[in-house]
Amino acid sequence: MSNIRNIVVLTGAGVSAESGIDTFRDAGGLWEQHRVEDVATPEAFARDPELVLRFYDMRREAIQTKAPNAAHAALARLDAEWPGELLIVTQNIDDLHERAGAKRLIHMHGEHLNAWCTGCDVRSRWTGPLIDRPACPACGAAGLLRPDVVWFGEMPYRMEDIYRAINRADLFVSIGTSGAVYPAAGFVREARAAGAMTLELNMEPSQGSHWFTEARHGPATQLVPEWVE
Ligand code: BV8
Repeated sequence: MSNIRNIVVLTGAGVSAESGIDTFRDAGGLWEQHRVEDVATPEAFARDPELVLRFYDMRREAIQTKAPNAAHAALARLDAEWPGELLIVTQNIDDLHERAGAKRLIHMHGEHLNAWCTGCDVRSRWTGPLIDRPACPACGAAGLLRPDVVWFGEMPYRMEDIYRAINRADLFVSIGTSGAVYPAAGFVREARAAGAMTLELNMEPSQGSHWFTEARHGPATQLVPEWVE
């Protein structure tokens, strides 16, 4: 990576698969016979808050029993050692990148360990269930907390920072994502337009594979450490 100075890495559910966290596709995009797109939406939350809160309570509890894998560790090492600019943009709401030590990290779809009060708008760290409609730690109002997660139809977080980094990138690497969800799925095109080299590391060709100058297929715990070394 001689003439590479600035790197942007995009990760998806596939980077956490070998930690035992189901990807959306592996679960066939289903949870208890519901399509994720039908549960991860503000409309679903308005229509059936208990269903949506249970969906996230179940995932929040499950994620806390998992550990980062060799792919998260390799990315954290890259973050610690890379002298140029580096940004890891994750679509995942798990905290495995942080627990592996990553620092230069953006959760564009939010975080499972944050609760967002629809009353006072404050986000608080939250590791327990939300189904019992607890009180907001900031304003004390009960029953107003939702998962701090970006649902379909909602604007992902920190898009300006992400596009700024992509426009400065010499290399864009996409890891463990099917390229099915926008705007993340469009980042590779932004990167190419900015003149960056583009590399896909995924178990199988993603929906955007043809946009990548290079693609390697296999498990992230093998491909990512190999690439980082
Ligand atoms: C927005 C948080 C606008 C919640 C998530 C029609 C065309 C284009 C776009 C749209 C459209 N209709 C609607 C849209 C917009 C929509 C969208 O893209 N829909 C899709 C379904 C077409 N997008 C949105 O709504 C976004 N917002 O557009 O806002 C806007 C503008 C102005 C103002 C307001 C709003 C918001 C999208 C965010 C939704 N939230 N997550 C939660 O997690 O519960 S998305 C969720 O699904 C994930 O975060 C992730 O992003 C996505 C799943 O993708 P992946 O991470 O890629 O996971 P997947 O299982 O699909 O793939 C895993 C891959 O890993 C596979 O390829 C597999 O082969 C690989 N793999 C598996 N194991 C391994 C592996 N690889 C390596 N090693 C392994 N071991």
